[in-house]
Amino acid sequence: MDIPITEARNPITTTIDVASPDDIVKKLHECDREIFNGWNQYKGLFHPETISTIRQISVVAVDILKKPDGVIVLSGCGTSGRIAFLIARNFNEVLRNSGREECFRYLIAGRDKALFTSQEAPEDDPQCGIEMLKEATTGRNRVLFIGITCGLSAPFVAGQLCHCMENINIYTPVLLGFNPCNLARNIKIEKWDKTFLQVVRLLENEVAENKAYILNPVVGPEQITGSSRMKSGTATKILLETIFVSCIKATENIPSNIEAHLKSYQDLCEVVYKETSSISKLVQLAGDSLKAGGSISYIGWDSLGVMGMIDASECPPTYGASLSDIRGFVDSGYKLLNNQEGDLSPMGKYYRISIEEFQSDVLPSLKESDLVILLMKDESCAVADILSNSTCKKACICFNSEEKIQQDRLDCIVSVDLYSLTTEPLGDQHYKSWAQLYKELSTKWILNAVTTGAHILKGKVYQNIMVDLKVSNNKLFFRAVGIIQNFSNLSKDVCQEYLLKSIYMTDDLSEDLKSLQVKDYIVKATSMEKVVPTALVAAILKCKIDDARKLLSQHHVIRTAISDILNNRPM
Ligand code: S6P
Repeated sequence: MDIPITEARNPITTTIDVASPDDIVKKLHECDREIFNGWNQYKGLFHPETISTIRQISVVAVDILKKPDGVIVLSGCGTSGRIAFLIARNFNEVLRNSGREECFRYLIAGRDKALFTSQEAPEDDPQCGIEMLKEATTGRNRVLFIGITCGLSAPFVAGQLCHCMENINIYTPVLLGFNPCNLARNIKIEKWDKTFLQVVRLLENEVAENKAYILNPVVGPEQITGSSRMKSGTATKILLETIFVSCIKATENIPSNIEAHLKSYQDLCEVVYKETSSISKLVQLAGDSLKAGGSISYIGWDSLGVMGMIDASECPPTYGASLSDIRGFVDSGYKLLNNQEGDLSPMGKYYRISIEEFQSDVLPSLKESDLVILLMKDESCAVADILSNSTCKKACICFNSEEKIQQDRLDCIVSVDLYSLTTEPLGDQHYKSWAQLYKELSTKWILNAVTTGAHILKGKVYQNIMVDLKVSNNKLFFRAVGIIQNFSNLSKDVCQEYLLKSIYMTDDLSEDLKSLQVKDYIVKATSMEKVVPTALVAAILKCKIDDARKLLSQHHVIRTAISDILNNRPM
């Protein structure tokens, strides 16, 4: 079976685990360039077909905005749902600022708490996706639905696409992702009668009649295998913004050039990575903190704070980080977020997200091993003052303003010079909003580099694979099987057995255990530690699960454990 591109290994990063911070950032950059330059023979971002699909979706969006009962729903799981939230929030603000009705809605599997903490399980539930879509669109007669699933895989989105097709007179469904259609997931969805691939095939019939769209340029494999928060998340943001900037302009009779708009993001990528040396300094600081058991806090203003929260929320599922390792705080808290469920702070300490809460909950206990990164809207943000009495490390990411920031108080400044960006003329009334989109993406690239780099330095990654992943949903279960297969060269069935042995901590799998459903394995595995490394070591050495666990416990760092074991295995 062909591996989906979003799950494939990127040859650029196979040695990223042993690279210096500077080389880590350079490799990330090289991979990010593939978003624009394309990958192998596949249709990329600038392909005429991609541009034409963007244009057509934008035309539908214009039509929806003109209808009194029209609504645009953006939906996804994990990072895809968080980007959906961000875009809906930003474009509602644009509409509000020009006195128009807000008509963007977002849906995220696991609802609003999934904006800050990973909720991987609801991703597998198509029925839940349908219920949430119905809820968001009751009473509406025209809906543009954009289902985002980078891997063309999430059952939550599959259910919603089916619901749209069953009510095609109301909904125009769009599938947004980054695999060619034939590589959509073809694994049985539990409690459902279709695979994702079958849903795609049905959707293709609607596409042929211009009743649906599939927007799926290929952007190449992720830097860390399967980590679609990185390139795919970036490409999602770029594509949605391109669609809706063009749509808003059309409603104001301003011409737009889709290709030029896409090109401006390509230029931005170079402008951001021009700062490779300061970004790698920040990666080093972040790695030092994590290695010393310290934490990283992002404090941000405006939507840059949201970017910080999104990046932080992805670290537990991606790197098995604890919820306190990396946290995001934002000026004005939930007021700024404008999320559907409002203030979630009563749900517990990890939902306390304002700067005031940072000051009361976190600041007093910060030590030298902790790092605080300020995501500055402009130089007037006076947090350096808040931090002045703390011994923690301090850094900031800012735009066009390095000279105005008091350098002596900070250990690292990453300043992105947006003036050097030659963009499509954006001189309309929304200029500030559009400029903010570039700042958000710059922040995303830098923070993704910080957390990816820091976890690499902490030894969480082996080659370019995060081996110690949490087996917390169907996609991750099969990714884990693939990882064991990759290093052991055993058959898929045998690898799955090793995984189950590790989950149930036994060497003898009973027939009863073998006949359970994947969802049952996930329930058991989600709260467990080192499930995949244990299965991997047992599979490589063909040893007992208990022995594999003991061997792993002798090592502190997953990367060295796996590389030692692989290097010393009997031939
Ligand atoms: C990936 C991230 C995940 C995904 C989620 C949805 O780095 O940790 O939360 O965003 O699994 O994936 P997809 O392929 O449906 O967009």
